[in-house]
Amino acid sequence: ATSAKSQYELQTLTTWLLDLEKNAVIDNELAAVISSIATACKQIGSLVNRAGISNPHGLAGPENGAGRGPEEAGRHLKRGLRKLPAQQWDGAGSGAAAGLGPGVGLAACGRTGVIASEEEDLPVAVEETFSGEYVVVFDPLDGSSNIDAGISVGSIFGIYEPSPECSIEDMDDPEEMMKKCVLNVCQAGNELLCAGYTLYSSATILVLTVGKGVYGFTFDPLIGEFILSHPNIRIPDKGKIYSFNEGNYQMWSEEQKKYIDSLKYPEKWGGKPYSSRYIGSLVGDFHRTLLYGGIYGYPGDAKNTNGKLRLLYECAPMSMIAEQAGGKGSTGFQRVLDIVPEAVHQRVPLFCGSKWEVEYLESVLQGKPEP
Ligand code: P6P
Repeated sequence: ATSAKSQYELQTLTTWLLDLEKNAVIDNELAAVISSIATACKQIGSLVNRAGISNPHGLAGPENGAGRGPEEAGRHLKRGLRKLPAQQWDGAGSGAAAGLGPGVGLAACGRTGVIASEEEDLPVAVEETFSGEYVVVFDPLDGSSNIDAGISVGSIFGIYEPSPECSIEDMDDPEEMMKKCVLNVCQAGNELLCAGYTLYSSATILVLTVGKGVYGFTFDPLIGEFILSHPNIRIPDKGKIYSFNEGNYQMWSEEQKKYIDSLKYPEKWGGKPYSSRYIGSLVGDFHRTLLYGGIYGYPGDAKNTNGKLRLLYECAPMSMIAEQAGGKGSTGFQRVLDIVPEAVHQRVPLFCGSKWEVEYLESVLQGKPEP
């Protein structure tokens, strides 16, 4: 979707978005929302990298007495970062405590109308002065329990147009307004205009799609820009890695157990046993699956029939990315992007990654003949 660039021209997220606007793939309003998300992720990445430093620079402030230990500073940071996206950003409150300045939050870009965050019970309508068109769903710090151990964490986001019949313009009844906000965010993943994640790991990597393929940008702190590092990512049709929390094995269905066992003992197709990789952080596990192939799964089980992951801001954005890269995103019984959420924090089982592994899983779970 981007015009040919000379080999010497640095392609950044900014120039990539400008290209998309020039080619009328996206409009400048959507580009502004994506840029504001990228800015928030730059700040989150910078603070995550310093989470383990006791009384980290930038955490000093009214809410953070001096001398906090690394663990407490990390917890405080997580609280501050998780509240980030839904704030009317005036640089106060938990965001300031997390060392973030004014103008970082999504509200500040002036194009966002409603924000649904993993950390907010209900969607937040951006106040009139800042309010714009778009609906943003956001998991600001997925896998945050890993921060204290220095293991990769990530942010996941999706952007929708508001539902046609759900304008919140000139609404004054808070009850009515909230109902419309919920309707605005509860849209099927098929309606996503943009889906993406940012991985905070050995590098800060932003991966996103606007429906024309998947592109990855690596943050260069020297120039403060996301540089195009992974143009047009394609997931291998078949991989060699599965990524499940096998600690839940005994709670899985018999079919689910049969599937994992068949990857471990693949005599029947004369293959080699798969490798197991699982860091307990969806963005890290998904990013490795996207680049190397294979399957990531969080099944439903005897304790949680719908599994643990949230449809709106984990499963749907990751499924759009998987499909745009030539893979699949499934609950085992249906395509994730077809599901219309009934509640903001609804959970669904998620299996995503290479086509072969996901289709094989669907056939086993549905008791159909194997592909
Ligand atoms: P478990 C993190 O809490 C998360 O939401 C995902 O990032 C991750 O894939 C999953 O839960 C890990 O859950 O039950 O395996 O620890």
